[in-house]
Amino acid sequence: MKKILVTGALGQIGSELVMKLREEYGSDQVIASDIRTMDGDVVHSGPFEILDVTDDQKMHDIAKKYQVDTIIHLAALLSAKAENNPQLAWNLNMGGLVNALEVARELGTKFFTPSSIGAFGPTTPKDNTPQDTIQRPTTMYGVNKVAGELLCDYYYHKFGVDTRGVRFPGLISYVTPPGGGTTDYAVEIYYEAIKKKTYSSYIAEGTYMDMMYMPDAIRAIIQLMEADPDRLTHRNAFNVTAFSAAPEDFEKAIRKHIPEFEMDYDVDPVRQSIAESWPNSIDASAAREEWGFRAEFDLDKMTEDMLKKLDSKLK
Ligand code: AKB
Repeated sequence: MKKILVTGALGQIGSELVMKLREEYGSDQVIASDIRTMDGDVVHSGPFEILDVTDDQKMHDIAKKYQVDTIIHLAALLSAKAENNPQLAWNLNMGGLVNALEVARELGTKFFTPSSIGAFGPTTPKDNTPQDTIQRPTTMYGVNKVAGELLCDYYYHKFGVDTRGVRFPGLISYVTPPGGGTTDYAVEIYYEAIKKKTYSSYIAEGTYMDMMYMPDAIRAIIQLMEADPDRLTHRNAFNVTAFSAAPEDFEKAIRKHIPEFEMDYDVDPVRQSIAESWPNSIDASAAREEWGFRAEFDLDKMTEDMLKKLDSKLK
């Protein structure tokens, strides 16, 4: 990767990824783009373009103007938002993806887009979910993610576009909050633990999902994009995880630092049913074997860092 275009750069992954890429590849080498600007946001520290990913011509023009060799396509609606507005989700998630893949094909760039544990469904094996398995999701987000994985593989086989992707679990970060996901509780809980010492979880006790701290997620993207293509049997998309946890596991981990922290439950039926259709834990051995990925943060290590960073941020 030498010159990289990132779409959805103001989102949860984008804002941290852009900064890391600029550190590693140089500020001018990373073109951040989003549908809006955000005054004072760190992504404005280098090249920035307004881009609605459903505008294929504009995406092409920007990629050409900067002569990018890599597109990292992040702009998308998350699971809960997509469920509330499935038509918009289809248009944005699929329309944006096919536009970005077309630009990659026309300009011969490398390509990354994230899939998700949402690409699995109720008939997928729930525990230690294999890399290659049944994918019949029951959410619009999941349908988008499976179709996206297939489309990226199609562009690789049919047109030789170097497409790569991972199935991200719930991502946890103290920098930019997620918006409209099912796993967002795992971020909110830390903010509320610091601000109010209480949290009401919209996900029920005993509901396990895979999770990952953002520094590991950013490392996964860069490591996969730099991986030797000859070692990749899979491409779209690799299971990656750091740990599997339920709300009460976060509660226990937070209590080690804030003993007075209390949690109760006010379950949201929409997000709960999405969570129940996803795996409890996934098998990430293909990522380990094909490009050497291993997460560095478990729940306790992440909790210590999150609370420390959030505490100074919220002061
Ligand atoms: C969501 O909850 O929608 C995302 C995801 C797991 O893809 N965080």
